[in-house]
Amino acid sequence: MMQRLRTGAIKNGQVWARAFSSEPNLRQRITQLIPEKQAEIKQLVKDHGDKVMGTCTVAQAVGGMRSVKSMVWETSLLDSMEGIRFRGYTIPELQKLLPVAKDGKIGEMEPLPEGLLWLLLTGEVPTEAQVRGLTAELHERAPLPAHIESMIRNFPKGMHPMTQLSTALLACQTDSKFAAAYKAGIHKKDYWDPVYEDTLNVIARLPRIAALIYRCSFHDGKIPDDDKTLDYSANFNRMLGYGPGGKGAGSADSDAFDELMRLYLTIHSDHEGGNVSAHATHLVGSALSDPYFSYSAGLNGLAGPLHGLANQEVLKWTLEFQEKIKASGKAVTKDSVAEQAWATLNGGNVIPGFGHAVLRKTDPRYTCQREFALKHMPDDELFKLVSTIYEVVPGVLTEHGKTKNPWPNVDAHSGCLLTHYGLTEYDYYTVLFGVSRAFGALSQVVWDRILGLPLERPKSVTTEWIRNHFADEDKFSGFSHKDGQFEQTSINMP
Ligand code: CMX
Repeated sequence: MMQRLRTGAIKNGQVWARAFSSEPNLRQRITQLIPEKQAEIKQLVKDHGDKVMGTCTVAQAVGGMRSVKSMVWETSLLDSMEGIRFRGYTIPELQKLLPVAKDGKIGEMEPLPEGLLWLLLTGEVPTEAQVRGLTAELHERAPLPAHIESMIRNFPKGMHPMTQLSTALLACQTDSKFAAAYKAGIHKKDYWDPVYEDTLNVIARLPRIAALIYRCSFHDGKIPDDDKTLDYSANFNRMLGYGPGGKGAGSADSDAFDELMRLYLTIHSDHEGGNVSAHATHLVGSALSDPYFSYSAGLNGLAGPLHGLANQEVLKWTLEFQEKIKASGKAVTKDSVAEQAWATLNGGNVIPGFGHAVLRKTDPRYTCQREFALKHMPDDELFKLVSTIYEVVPGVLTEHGKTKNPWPNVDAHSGCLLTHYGLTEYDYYTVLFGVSRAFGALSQVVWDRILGLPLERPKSVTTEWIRNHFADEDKFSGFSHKDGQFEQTSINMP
């Protein structure tokens, strides 16, 4: 059975590859890379397996394991000052390198997320032909299992779009190639193959699931068929109801919204491994739960207000402030923004869109969205308010003195861009984040299986264990080690 699955997939891959180029398609390129990468990780463990990368203090264990280096994540790496690099490339570098929509010039338009997917899965920048082939392949994989559409249409009114997304994706699990292959007794060394199949199928299917949720929750439930002539993002926008035939038809705005979606889906895709959605996906995948189970778990984490849901919280916060100011007859000023920020903090709430567990400067994902706004909508009223918030809130948070990073993150900007193009239903915003995050989190799951990473199982301890473990040390807290001898530093004897 496995042989049949694999041969079928490769055969399809060859058809797609032939149609677009004589170069290897994505599956073929990954297959070529596998022996080298498997040898590399074996050598890495042989050379450095007993070396200590970092430690974990009691404060870190209690404090959400911040900065504890204990996970391998190949697709991206986050530097606290510079921000994210996808397979070694910054966002501005990718904007100059990755293929763009048909008839566009690389470097002058936003990158296609399909190109980023190739990069995440191979570590290599794809050619235009490879990206066109991947777009076509994703279209082929897009049809949903028969029961999904009616299921979404029957979700209760008012169910949060993230609940719908996670549930609908999980319900596609009936179609998991990995689950079927595992049941049929697939050899361990071949796990990656059906995981890759599921990964591409999940990524291909998410736009239609997400668009159905949007059309049914907020509009008339009508949705056009997949348009195979379009790239992933433009097709997604049409299914959402934006662009020719939908809102903004024929206007320059519809092209700009396609560009925004390409940028949005590219920059939200991956943020190394420790964030909640990525880590949840990786953790669940380590139990050999298939990509539908794994990424549904990731989506449940993304739905938290301290993580992806912050993008809806930001717009809610901003609009409520805007309404309050308008109702009071006052103008938006730096003082009134500061007043609102202090009211939020004094109410015991966080200011959404600001702060980060790792970053210590403005998130480059915020910066590139700001640059997009400056290029396409500099006079937008909400953008101006978001800019004023950017000028004011870091100062307020610094004065407040708690947050380690007073600067804005990715979620502080996306809502005002989407609102500009008419996508005002902010309860829906995290779904867009969820479509994108699959690219990174699941690409890593493919590599988890290629590299043979095992079940994840860190050690936990009780607070009593910690107290008992350090009891003896506390007894000698007046002493320090020096040259292997105890040296008394105080007379605070037990
Ligand atoms: N507003 C108010 N207080 C904040 C704050 C903010 N934006 N950011 C951090 N703080 C507070 C924390 O709540 C914490 O307070 P306590 O000591 O009372 O618990 C203190 O500052 C220290 O926190 P930190 O070490 O700076 O930040 P954490 O790593 O604990 O948390 C994050 C990071 C993102 C959860 C936090 O900054 C936050 O809640 N931000 C607002 C929500 C948000 O924008 N989340 C989206 C992040 C990006 C994403 O994942 O999508």
